[in-house]
Amino acid sequence: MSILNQAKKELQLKIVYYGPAVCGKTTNLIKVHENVQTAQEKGKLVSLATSSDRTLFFDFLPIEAMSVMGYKTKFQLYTVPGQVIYNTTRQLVLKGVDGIVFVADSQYEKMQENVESFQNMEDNLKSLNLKLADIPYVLQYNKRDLPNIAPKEYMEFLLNNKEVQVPSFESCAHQCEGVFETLNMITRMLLGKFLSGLSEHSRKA
Ligand SMILES: Nc1nc2c(ncn2[C@@H]2O[C@H](COP(=O)(O)OP(=O)(O)O)[C@@H](O)[C@H]2O)c(=O)[nH]1
Ligand SMILES: [Mg+2]
Repeated sequence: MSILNQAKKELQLKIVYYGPAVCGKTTNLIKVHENVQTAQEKGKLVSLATSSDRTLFFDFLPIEAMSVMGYKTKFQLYTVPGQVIYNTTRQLVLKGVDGIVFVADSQYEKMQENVESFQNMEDNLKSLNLKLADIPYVLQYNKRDLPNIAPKEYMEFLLNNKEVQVPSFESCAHQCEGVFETLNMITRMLLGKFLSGLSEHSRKA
């Protein structure tokens, strides 16, 4: 649910990084936070993590992007906790989502977890009366630096097999490779959707 403040000419969009435990969701936000240029572009990265380096609730990073047609756009990046038991938290974080980055772990032995997490995401969206097909999303195949990884084609077959294929990116998030390619794509898709909504609105008016 994008928040459009007409008075302030401000648009707020919520992007959720979803995926199984330890696939690299938090690392994506850390790298974005480290590499966004100026202080006013980036807010504070809030991480609610346990001592074992696992996200307990979520990570949150607000970033301010450029103005589009006079609207100042703000993106709110969230991650979910990947561990299976935290499903209620995942549902809460998904509330009001505008766009999703599904981060998959490229290691062969993680394929089942990837597929289960993707299914879990679709189920949780349904429980919020949302359909994945209506939400802009991209896929990120992370940890491409590791030796025991599945070919991209196989991951596409497992995760990018809907009627409409979505953009997908290979990444090494801890080296910041692929992190901004992924983020730029989802933000472009969201802004595109917003702008086409605006022009539809003005046609009707
Ligand atoms: N080898 C490798 N390790 C990564 C990569 N991205 C993240 N990691 C590591 O994977 C672990 C889990 O990452 P984290 O971002 O906490 O996963 P999350 O549970 O999805 O939030 C950390 O030790 C990261 O440094 C990557 O591309 N390659
Ligand atoms: Mg995390």
